[in-house]
Amino acid sequence: MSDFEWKRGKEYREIVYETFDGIAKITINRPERRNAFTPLTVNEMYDAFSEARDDAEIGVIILTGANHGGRHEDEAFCSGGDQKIRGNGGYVGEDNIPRLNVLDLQRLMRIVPKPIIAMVNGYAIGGGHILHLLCDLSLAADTAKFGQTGPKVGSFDAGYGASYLAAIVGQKKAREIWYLCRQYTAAEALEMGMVNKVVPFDELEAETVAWAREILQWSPTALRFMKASFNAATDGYAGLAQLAGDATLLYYTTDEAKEGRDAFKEKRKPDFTQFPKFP
Ligand code: S0N
Repeated sequence: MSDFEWKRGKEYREIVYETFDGIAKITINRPERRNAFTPLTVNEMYDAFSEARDDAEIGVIILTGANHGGRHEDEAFCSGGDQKIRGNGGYVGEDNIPRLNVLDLQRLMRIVPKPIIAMVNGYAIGGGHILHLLCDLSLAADTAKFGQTGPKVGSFDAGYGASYLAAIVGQKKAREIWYLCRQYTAAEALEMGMVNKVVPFDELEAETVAWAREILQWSPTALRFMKASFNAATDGYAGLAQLAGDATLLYYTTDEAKEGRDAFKEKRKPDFTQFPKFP
């Protein structure tokens, strides 16, 4: 039960997409499997993030998991890839094609030019832990638990799961997390810098919406550039390309860029002398 008037958007099978007051909320909806993801869940999340990206009314995106309504300690944000449909070359969906399409989703979350907040309502484990890490901000319920299980269950995410985790918590802690496969409390995650704030379970959504509303007051272009800048170093050339692409977008809005376009269309030589050459 939510205190906010979320409006159902596009209908999906394994996620829920809702919007309210400039905020989009994407909820992984497989509580019977602790919100483990299948190729369909991932495809649907990809589609929902694209919806939120294209919607000019949306300024902040929240990612969370559906509660099943039992003990708070048993709720899950996401428990990673669904191990029950794991084939020999990835996760096997209804089309029988094994996929690791969560990697495409991870990239999309990095390039969506709007802040994404993980509302970590419970277990964030394995690939689910990486999803929260890739969100710009993470707010956690006091009952949430965090960890990687790869070496225990015969898998690993050596991409963002290793390098970006290490960028956040440091090399020693990242290695501890992967080598020992322990679970960490929300308080420990806060201490490691993996989450921004921990609140009582029942206050999580109100706190997350409050953070989203605070962000929504500010310049969307400034936020877009800050996100791209934070990602530039950790994403290498792809990160630089994103930041550069954002600069191009801004340039397109200037009279200087329009002069080049208009001159081409009017079959004349462009006159750039009118534009200042700032120091
Ligand atoms: C989340 C945990 C700790 C919760 O424990 P709890 O509360 O005791 O509940 P359970 O009784 O264990 O679970 C309740 C029901 O939910 C099912 N379930 C839970 N998690 C999963 C899951 N991930 N897949 C399928 N089913 C799941 C349980 O089986 C149970 O149902 P019943 O009773 O009907 O059997 C605990 O559940 C737990 O530890 N879960 C597993 C966590 C895990 O190991 N996740 C997978 C880690 N790996 C990945 O996520 C791979 C990520 C990935 O896709 C990837 C990305 C990049 C590069 C490579 C990969 C790659 O695949 O390798």
